[in-house]
Amino acid sequence: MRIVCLCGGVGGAKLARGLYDVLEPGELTVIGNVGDDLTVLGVHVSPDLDSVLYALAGVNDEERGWGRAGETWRALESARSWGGEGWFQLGDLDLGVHLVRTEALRRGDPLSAVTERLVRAAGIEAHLLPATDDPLRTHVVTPAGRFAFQEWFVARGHRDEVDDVVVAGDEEAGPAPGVLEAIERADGIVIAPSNPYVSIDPILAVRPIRDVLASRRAACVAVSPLIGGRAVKGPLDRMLSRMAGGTTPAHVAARYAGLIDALVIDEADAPARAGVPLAVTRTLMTGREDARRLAAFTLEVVS
Ligand code: FO1
Repeated sequence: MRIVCLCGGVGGAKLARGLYDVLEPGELTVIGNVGDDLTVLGVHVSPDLDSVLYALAGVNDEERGWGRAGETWRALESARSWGGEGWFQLGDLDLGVHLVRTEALRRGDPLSAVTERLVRAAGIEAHLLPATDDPLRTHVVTPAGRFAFQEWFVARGHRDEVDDVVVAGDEEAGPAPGVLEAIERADGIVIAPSNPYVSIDPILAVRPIRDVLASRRAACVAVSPLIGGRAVKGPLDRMLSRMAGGTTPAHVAARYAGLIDALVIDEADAPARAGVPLAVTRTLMTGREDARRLAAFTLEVVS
């Protein structure tokens, strides 16, 4: 069973891990968001790809939600002490990945090629594809101005309300090798419980990806990132309220109009109507067992 999962960072990576656990080796392809990539201290960081990479490798920090378990911060402390940027926390273990990736990109390798090598180096038997190899970057428009994603999310603690999300470079961006083929050949497509505005939309902003998804052969199911109308983590509930007028399953489903055949929602959000069939379960993933259970449930819905 070939499953494609469109995925952002923390929440999405948890479901990706669940899917990896319940599928056979080689059956899962994750298409990851690169809109929140950044260069900091001279290294290229792909936070969402790394959240998936670490979750599939089983080395992620489950409590913090991003980065590596057992992390130390000595390089960052040193950089700070020498006057370097310290607002974006790069751990020592994490830095190893950024160094390898940055060197490869400087040599001219595409992001997809180096990501594939990282996945193989970790012994992961799944595919992880960036949506695009091109420079696609998410910006948020707020009452305080327009900010690059990480400047708003991390440096400003996502405290500014969001009026609009702009994906810079979307018109020029093409899909990374293998992305369209994976969607075309999939037996099921899952949109992870990630933020639709800043995690999934930047994937769909690559026009051929949206087009191939719109004309899909296989079923596509999204898992709602909301529980009781609230985001498990992060600013999504505030964003949806302000930009879409509410936080019900209908508001989530509307973000994926024409692209999904069903929406998985939490018990706390049922009963509801959303214009697509709803499948109700417990969606909170506090550990690997929850993730496996939600993945198995989602696969039932998608097949
Ligand atoms: N999130 C934070 O809130 N603060 C950080 O300093 C931070 C550093 C960081 C470093 C590497 C990485 O892979 C992720 C990191 N994140 C941090 C999380 C990241 O901002 C988010 O996971 C995504 O960009 C949103 O999906």
